[in-house]
Amino acid sequence: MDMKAFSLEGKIAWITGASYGIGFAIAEAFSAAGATIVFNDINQELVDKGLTAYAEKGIGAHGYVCDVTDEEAVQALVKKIEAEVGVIDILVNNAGIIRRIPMTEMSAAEFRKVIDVDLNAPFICAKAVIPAMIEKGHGKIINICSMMSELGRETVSAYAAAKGGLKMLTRNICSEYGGHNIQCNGIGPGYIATPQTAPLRERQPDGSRHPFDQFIVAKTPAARWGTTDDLQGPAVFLASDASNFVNGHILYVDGGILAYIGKQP
Ligand code: NAP
Ligand code: GCO
Repeated sequence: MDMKAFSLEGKIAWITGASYGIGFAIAEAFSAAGATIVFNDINQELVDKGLTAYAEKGIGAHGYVCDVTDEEAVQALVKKIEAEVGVIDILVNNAGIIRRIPMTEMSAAEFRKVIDVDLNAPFICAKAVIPAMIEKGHGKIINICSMMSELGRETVSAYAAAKGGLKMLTRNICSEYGGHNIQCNGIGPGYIATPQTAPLRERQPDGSRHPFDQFIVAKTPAARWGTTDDLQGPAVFLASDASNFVNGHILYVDGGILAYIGKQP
């Protein structure tokens, strides 16, 4: 096998919401594999923060302000990227939010907001890049799903509904555009140490570990939280020619938690 299959040389990758966190780590790995990095975030301050962070890693990323829930803005951004950087070969739908609220206390507006960012926006961004991918004869779309694409838990009804839907959107894009040599797959991270999960890992007033932190570590065969680095190899694989016959698949990067019933108390 020619290991160049894992190269992203000459490819343009757009990672949404990638000023920091999982998106930033994926972009860093793509850059190391040879890709040109394009990212957006919700405001200029975050984009500037991201540009500085990429520059510190020696990555000359292209950063843009764009709310991925705004279809007009996304359509305009894709045209701007095509004019300034080139046609997008790889899209990573990474931008996301979570609101941890018991369902009966959650307003419909709060529910809709999570669905808008975590499900509608991946639809909007994929719809914006697919036509040029068809014209180019290839494309890679990677949707950042979640363990909550498979499981529920208290207080995350909107997020689980969105990520479950994102799993099926992934399979549908595969079904509808696989014939145009577009592969659409998902990555389902387990519990990863990022700002999004920081509240679940906070030290308690008595200095003990957060009960949820203890719960997750006990439920994970790897007996640890994931790091954003754990996602880099799987992401490069799904963005590269090495995965050209992998389509509609959700690759769970979770330390084994989804496979494990849990230790007998
Ligand atoms: P994060 O730290 O909260 O970063 C998410 C990024 O998306 C932030 O930069 C955020 O900007 C941006 N964003 C939010 N709404 C946006 C919008 N409308 N338009 C553009 N950008 C927007 O999250 P993360 O932990 O890196 O997670 C990244 C992705 O992985 C998310 O889809 C998340 O659901 C998923 N995921 C995370 C974990 C985990 O354990 N961390 C596990 C499974 C899946 P702001 O700073 O303004 O919010
Ligand atoms: C939560 C966490 C999870 C992780 C991730 C797990 O509150 O349960 O935020 O949802 O973010 O999605 O895969």
